[in-house]
Amino acid sequence: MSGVGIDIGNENCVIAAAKQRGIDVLLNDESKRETPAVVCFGEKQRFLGSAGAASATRNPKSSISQVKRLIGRRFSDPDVQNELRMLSVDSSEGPDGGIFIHLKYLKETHALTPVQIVSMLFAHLKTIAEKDMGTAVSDCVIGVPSYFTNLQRQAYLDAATIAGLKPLRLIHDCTATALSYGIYKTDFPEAAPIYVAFVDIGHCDTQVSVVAFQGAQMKILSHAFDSNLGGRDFDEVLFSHFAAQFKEQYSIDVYSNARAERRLRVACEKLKKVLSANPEAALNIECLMDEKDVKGFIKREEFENLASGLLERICVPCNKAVSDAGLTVEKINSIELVGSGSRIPAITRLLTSLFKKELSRTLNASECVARGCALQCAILSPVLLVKEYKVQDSIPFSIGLLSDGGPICAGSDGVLFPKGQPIPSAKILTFQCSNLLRLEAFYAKPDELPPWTSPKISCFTLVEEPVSETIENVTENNIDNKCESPNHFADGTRQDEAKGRLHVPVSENIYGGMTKAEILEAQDKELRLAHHDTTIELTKDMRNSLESYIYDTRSKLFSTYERFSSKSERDEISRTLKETEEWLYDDGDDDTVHAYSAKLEDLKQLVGPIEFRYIDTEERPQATRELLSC
Ligand code: ATP
Ligand code: K
Ligand code: MG
Repeated sequence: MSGVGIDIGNENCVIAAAKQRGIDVLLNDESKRETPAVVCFGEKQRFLGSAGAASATRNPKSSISQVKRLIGRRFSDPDVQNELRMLSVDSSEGPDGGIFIHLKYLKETHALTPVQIVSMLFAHLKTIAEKDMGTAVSDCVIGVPSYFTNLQRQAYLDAATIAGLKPLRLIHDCTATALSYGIYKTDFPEAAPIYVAFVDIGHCDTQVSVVAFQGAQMKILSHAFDSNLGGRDFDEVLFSHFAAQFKEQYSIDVYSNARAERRLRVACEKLKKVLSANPEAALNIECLMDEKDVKGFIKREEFENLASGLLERICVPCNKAVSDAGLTVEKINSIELVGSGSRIPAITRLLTSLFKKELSRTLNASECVARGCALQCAILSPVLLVKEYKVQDSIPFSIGLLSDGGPICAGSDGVLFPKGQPIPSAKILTFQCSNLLRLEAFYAKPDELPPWTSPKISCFTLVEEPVSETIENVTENNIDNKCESPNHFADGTRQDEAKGRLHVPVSENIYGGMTKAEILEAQDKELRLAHHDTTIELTKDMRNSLESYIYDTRSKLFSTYERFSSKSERDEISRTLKETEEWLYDDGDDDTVHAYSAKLEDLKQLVGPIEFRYIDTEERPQATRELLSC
């Protein structure tokens, strides 16, 4: 059983799988390669992905997108408050300071955490993969932004687990992109590294990494980001521009009307895309509000002027990634621009002048993360044979460690694992203590983190009497495969053969993480919701079958079946068809799958003998003739 690679975006999700011929991006129900990251609770059923996006306009209050912005974060963060305001859904603070999204469904209001909602997206992608591959899918590798904290990473793992997936590893988005770039290149010299900068501009964020490729290995030298700069900020520039213009021109204030605001935002995103391919674009919205139709027009140049502040901000993480890698732009051999947010022509111009080089677009901008994840999954899978390729990632944030006695550190700045160190890294620490040791891991340099991020990571408790404990890259063990730690004994203790010391089991408590019991409960809830969706789908299908059987039979009754039936048979069937049809559009409009299938069976019983006579005379001789002729 092979695994899949998953990229959950703020706007689009992509799922890819390693197959015999290479990596394939899997198609969704609408045969699309990208699936909108939208969950919508309709009146009777949940709509996920493309169906979610289609239903979102009708049910703005019960649809949610961009949940990736909320996962693993606190309700009280000003940033989170901003996001929630834009989403126009009801929300509240959870008991642990987390977020609850309130969505109406089946006459009840459900309070859901971002983890639960992201798990619905995972479950949806899992279904897409299972349909495509015709087998159960659970092993996966998932892409995460490099700026995600340990808690956010854990939240992704929990969400995937709730959806019934088995995440083998999380990998940084740019690392996945770099892998899907490097593994196919056979011409990297062994002698000296080739430096490539990967710039990924998505819907809400910008990530940059500088990677060194040498022979059959790649080393991530730096991760830089702006966690708050992406395609949607460019939409917002157009939105504010037209909101102001329409206020003056038509005296309407779209900010006062949620539906109008939403419609103008959607129109502005479309307008932005038109401007990527055309020097100018027009905006027309019928009946935007107060029964007024609005018209607008903008030139690409004007848009670029309005967005000049955003464009400048893109340079910041680019410069940082280059300097953190210990390089200068002249040393960068090529620049790969990915993420659909980067399709704005001004961005290419800007980066070309910043890097003093033409950009390359070797990779598929929207699929490279999922493809890289699928490759990583194939590398980890014992079933698939992938060429030998070494991936060396690096720690995105400096990490420190506290014991009861105060900070434990090598340097004066409280840093134990500095940013940029390889993953995994190990340090041997020796403690003098009695039978209990508590350690706290934290992000040692708050200014490296995105705004409003808590520096707390997790606490570790060591019981019994440790002589020494090797802390293996404490916070990044979610990225590093947990299953790989060697020499585990059944009782959880570990013998370090080289040194002959006894290591004790460590219990880890991530601040704000879910407990086992909470995960089980969420799994149960997801299963019930999914089961309900399946039942509704089956019911719809059965209702459709019944409806078409009625129409089909009625038309055949006085054509193909006429010769094979008596008048009284036809009368009875006609009457029953009419009765069933009336029932279907009245009392039976919203009935169960069993009710529809029972009605269908009744009809088939009546029509069966006629159909048999017809097939016997008309089709069998034909089939026999064909058989004899060959
Ligand atoms: P994130 O990486 O932030 O989680 P994502 O991976 O879903 O989000 P992408 O699919 O890479 O994001 O990019 C989506 C963004 O790209 C949207 O803002 C969209 O408007 C923008 N976009 C798509 N096509 C174009 C285009 N032709 N011109 C300009 N922008 C575009
Ligand atoms: K994406
Ligand atoms: Mg993305």
